[in-house]
Amino acid sequence: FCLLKKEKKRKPTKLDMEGALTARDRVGIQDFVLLDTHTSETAFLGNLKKRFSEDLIYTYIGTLLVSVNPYKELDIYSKKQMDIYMGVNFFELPPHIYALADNAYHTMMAEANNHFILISGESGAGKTEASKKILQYYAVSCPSTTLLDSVRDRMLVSNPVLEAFGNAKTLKNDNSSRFGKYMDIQFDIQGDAVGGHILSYLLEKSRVVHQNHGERNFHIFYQLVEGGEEDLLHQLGLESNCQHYSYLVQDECANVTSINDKNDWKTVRNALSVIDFDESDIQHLFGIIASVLHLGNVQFEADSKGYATLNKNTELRWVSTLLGINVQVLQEGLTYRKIEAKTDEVLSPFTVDHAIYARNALAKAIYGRTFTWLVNKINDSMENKEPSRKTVIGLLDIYGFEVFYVNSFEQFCINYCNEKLQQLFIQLTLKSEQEEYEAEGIGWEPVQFFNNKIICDLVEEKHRGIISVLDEECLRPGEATDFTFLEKLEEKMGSHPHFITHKLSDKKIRKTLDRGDFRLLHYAGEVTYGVVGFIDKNNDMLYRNIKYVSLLLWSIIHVYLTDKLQFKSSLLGLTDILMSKEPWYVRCLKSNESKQPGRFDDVLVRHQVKYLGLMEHLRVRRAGFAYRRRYELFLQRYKPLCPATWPHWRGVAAEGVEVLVQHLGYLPDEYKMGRTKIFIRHPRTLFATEDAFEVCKHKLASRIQAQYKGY
Ligand code: AD9
Ligand code: MG
Repeated sequence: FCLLKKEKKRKPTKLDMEGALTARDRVGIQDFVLLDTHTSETAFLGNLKKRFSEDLIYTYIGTLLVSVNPYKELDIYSKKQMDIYMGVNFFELPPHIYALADNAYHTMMAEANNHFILISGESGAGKTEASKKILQYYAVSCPSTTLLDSVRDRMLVSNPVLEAFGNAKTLKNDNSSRFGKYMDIQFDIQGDAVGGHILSYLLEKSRVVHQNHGERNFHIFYQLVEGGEEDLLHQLGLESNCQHYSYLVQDECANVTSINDKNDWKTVRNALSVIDFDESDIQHLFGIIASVLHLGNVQFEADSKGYATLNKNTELRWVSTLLGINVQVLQEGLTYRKIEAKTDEVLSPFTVDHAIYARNALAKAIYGRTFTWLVNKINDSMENKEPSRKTVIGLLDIYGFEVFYVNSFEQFCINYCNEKLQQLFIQLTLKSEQEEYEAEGIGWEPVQFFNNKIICDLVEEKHRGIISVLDEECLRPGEATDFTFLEKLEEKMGSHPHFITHKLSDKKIRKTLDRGDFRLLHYAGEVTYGVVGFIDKNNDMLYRNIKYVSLLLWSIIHVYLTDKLQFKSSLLGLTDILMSKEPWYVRCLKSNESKQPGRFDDVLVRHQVKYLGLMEHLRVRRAGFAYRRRYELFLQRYKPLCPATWPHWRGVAAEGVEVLVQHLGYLPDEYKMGRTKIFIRHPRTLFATEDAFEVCKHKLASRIQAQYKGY
């Protein structure tokens, strides 16, 4: 039993089968912490690549799960697979998203506390797919009663509905999330999934009226037009042809090979009935979606004085019918601004440009509020009706970091959001690690991270950050322009190491910037933002008259006068929610830019490994102690390895562990005894122990099997 002193021939163990020792060359190592010869980036990437080539897309760094997008269907998400992972110890099976989901669930049950799973990675890396797999795991695998089945069905079908209304094809991803989603899955005391609640964050409404080259509007529009039944389309005054709608053909990419709008329409229709939409809700909902399409086709012409007029109002009549607003009121709202003088109201006519702006603002507002209403309806249908004690697992899936050729306010918000999540990750990983060593009375040397707080501050600092400067400019209507905003930024940010503009840069960099650009050095890379549109989009304010029209729109929707600043405050709220829960991490990596199955682009993956801080995370894990286990668990598992602890240790668990590891020949530097846990420095020590245990388990199979059920 002197494990560490002699090499021995032994039977392959479960761990060996997937990466531990003998099969290591073929499938790599399943936990980076065990990559014990090198901790270089090259070795890290080599291991990822090796596994990827064997379709092993998951690898651990301790309890963090790294996932590499395979861009192909893998046969690893069946019910059978779910059963295999149910209740099994984390490290005993190949890494899987189910293992992480299961571990979070069992920890939640054992400790009766709340958890959250933070899924991050850039656009197209696989976050939304990961979050769906986790939700499926809980919905399918947790204990069940028929009563609860309907709640689970609703949770599951909420996905296709929200994706139809909130996802779109972008250049990065054919099914890109254009809103942030945080979902709580609620469990009762028995561990049944009893309810769910979704918070949605800042939908990218500008997409309704404008899409960049090679992108599409939200899926639902194409689904309705392509898949909608003849009767329905007739009632809504729609033609079954995307080419007919100016909001859908701006970029002539209505057809995408990976998307089947007709089939998706059926899925969404069925899903809506599962979440309690009756026929009248459905009519209402699609009436509104259709009204947006009609609105997009409303055209203006200039009269002799250059003011906007409508010469043909068939489309406007449809909008009026579908929304139940007087056509006259609507027409006035789109072509005049109402100015309130002291006692009077004066109507001032719009130019064509202003009228188009007003029309688009209305379309965005209608869509945005419909989305909010939809999320509320989904929440009602998933509500836990039993007011029993419950714990939750939160799932966070937001839009990922993105860099396009042209980047605007939308990318600025999305990338800031990712910046905040990275900050949260840094705080929590460092914090929890340090706190654990402290709580257990174990000394440790902190590992240096690149801390992106400096970039978060640059964006959000009160009175000085980019958002504050933007808000101040928005308070000077008529005077402020996107360019005065840029000038203010240049004044305030001047020498900030993460902020560059044309004016502020040297000759070489200046060539790469336009005068209307500013560049931020984000944690994930450089992004150049075109400043045009920032003021408008931040204001997102409807012209006064339009606001009045939209107030009439639909009484069940709560109308916000403006969404200004909602983003920052909602994000801060989210951080608070997450800080109060136990974190688990899934870090998604994009394998290649061209969405090709099985292609592993070394440069692209290396870049992500770098900015996600995976090497630093690994170093933190390794600099301290690779593994830690509560004394009771450690003893329970390994007690057959020592005559003094087998079959029972009748004393304090910590003392039993001390006797056990002495017997196994652990060197003094190899382990530390904390207050409640044993900390083991090197993975090989645990491995050797694990190997011995496997051998022993075979020998004592019949006697001990009963005891190890569930391990
Ligand atoms: V974005 O920030 O919302 O633009 P995500 O959410 O990170 O992005 P998503 O989950 O939508 O990316 O994945 C993109 C595509 O990659 C999917 O549509 C799948 O085609 C593909 N994918 C991702 N993960 C897997 C997987 N585990 N197995 C197979 C996958 N295909
Ligand atoms: Mg997504």
